[in-house]
Amino acid sequence: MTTQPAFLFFVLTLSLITSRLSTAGDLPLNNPTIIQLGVQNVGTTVIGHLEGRALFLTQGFLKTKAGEVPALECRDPKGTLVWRVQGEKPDYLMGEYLQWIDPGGKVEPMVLWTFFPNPKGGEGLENEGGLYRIRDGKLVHRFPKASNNASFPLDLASGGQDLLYSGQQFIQRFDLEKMQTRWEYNDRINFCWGYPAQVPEISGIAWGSEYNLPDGESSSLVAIDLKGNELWKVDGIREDLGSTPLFLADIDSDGTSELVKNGLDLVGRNRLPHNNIHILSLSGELIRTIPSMMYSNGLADLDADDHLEAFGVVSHRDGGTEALKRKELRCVDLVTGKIEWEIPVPRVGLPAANALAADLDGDEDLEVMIADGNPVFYGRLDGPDWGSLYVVNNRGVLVQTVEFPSWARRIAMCDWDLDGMNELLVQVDGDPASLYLFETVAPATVTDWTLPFGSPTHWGAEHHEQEMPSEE
Ligand SMILES: [Ca+2]
Ligand SMILES: [Ca+2]
Ligand SMILES: [Ca+2]
Ligand SMILES: [Ca+2]
Repeated sequence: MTTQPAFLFFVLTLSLITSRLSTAGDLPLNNPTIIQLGVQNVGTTVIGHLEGRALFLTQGFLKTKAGEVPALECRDPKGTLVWRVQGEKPDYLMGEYLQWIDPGGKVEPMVLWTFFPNPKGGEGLENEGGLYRIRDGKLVHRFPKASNNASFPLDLASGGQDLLYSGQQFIQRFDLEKMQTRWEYNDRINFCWGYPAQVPEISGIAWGSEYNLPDGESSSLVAIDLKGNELWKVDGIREDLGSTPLFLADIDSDGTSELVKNGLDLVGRNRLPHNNIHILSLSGELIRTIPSMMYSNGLADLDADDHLEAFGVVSHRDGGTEALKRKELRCVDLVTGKIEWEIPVPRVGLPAANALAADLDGDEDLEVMIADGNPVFYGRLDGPDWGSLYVVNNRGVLVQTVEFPSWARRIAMCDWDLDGMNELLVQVDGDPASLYLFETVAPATVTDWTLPFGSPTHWGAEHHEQEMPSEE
C-alpha cells in the first residue's frame, strides 16, 4: 500500500469527510469522465499497460453498411481509438470474453477475442476466435472453434504462460510460443459463459458445467491437473454451475483456499426456491451450501472478521422463486451463512460480473460496488433501458446510487492515468456504448485488469495483490 505523505494527508482528510457523509459533495463517486466507444453490446473489459501507457480493450458489435459485425477496439487513456478489428461477416454479433495475455519471452502481449453467430440468421456458422497483438491489433493466431467462455493464461512454474482455452465442450492447454494445442479435455463440459479457474494449490484447473449430465437438470464440478488428467469430480448438483465464476479464496482465513461457486436456477429450470453458493475444499469435498438468490457476486472480507462475504443483487431470472419476492442487494457471510445485510432497491435487472469491493475513499474500510441494469440483448427484460451502480459501505449502508442511461456492467478498477490510485471503470451500454471513469483514492496495488475478474483465479472483488504460486 502507498504511504506517500500526500496520500496519507488525503486519506486523513477523506476520513474526516466520510465520517459525516451527508451532502452530495461527500459522495465517493463524482464527475465521471465519459469516453464514447464505437461498439454496442459491450462485454468484458480488459486493461493493461504497454510501453508505459494504459490500454483499454472492449468488444461488441459495430453497425456498418453490411450490417452488424463484431468488432474489438483498443483505446488509450484519452479515449482515442488506437486500433479496431472487425469481423467480415454480418450475422455475427459479438463474443463476451477478452483476455490480455502476456506470456513474456519472445511473444508480444496479445488479446484473445472470441465471437459467435447471431442465433437468428447465423445458423450454420461456427464460433470463431483469435489472438491479436495488442500493439497494433494484428491477427497472430485464429482458432477455428471458439465459444463465449472465459479462457485465461496459465502461469507456469518455469515462467511464461500457456493459454487455458475453453470452448463449449472442451478445455485445451495451448502453447503460446508454438501456437499449438498441447492437449484437450472434454469430459463433463458444457459451457456457456463458463468460467474455469486455475488452482495453483492443486497444480490444476477447476470448473463447473451447465446442466451437463444426461438428466438435463444437474451439473458437475471437475478438477484436472495441468497435463489434462482428472483430479476429482462432483456430480449431481441440481443447478447451473457453468455461468458464474469459480472463485478460489480462503473464506475463513485458515491459510487454505476453498472453491466458491454460485449456482443458478437458470431461467427457473428446476423451479428451486433459491439458488445456492457451494463451497468446496480443494479436494472436491462439498463443505457448505448457502442460499444465494444472486447471479454474480463479489467476494471480500468487508467487516474484517476473517470471514469472506459474498455480495450482489438478487436475480429474478436465475435466483429461484424466493428471489422473485425481493428487490434487494444482499451480503452473506460464507463461513456462518448469516445474512449480513439486505438493502432494498427500486428495481432489479440482470447483473453480470458486476460486483467488486475496494477502498474507494481511502478510509481503509472497503466499499462494495454493485452494478445492475436492463441488458440490451441477451437477457433483455421488458421495459426501458436503465443502469444503476450502488455503493454500499462495509456496515451495509447504501451511500450512493449512480444512475446511467443504459445497462451498467463489467466494472473494473485500474490505474488508468498512472497516478498511483485506481480509477473505477464502468461500461454503459448504448448505441454505441460509453465508458465512465470515476477517480478514486483506492491505492493501485494492481495496475492491470487483464481478465474479466482481475486475476486467473477470478479474484476481482477485493482488488489487491495476491500471492499466486503456480506449479507445472
Ligand atoms: Ca480456508
Ligand atoms: Ca467478514
Ligand atoms: Ca472506504
Ligand atoms: Ca489513477
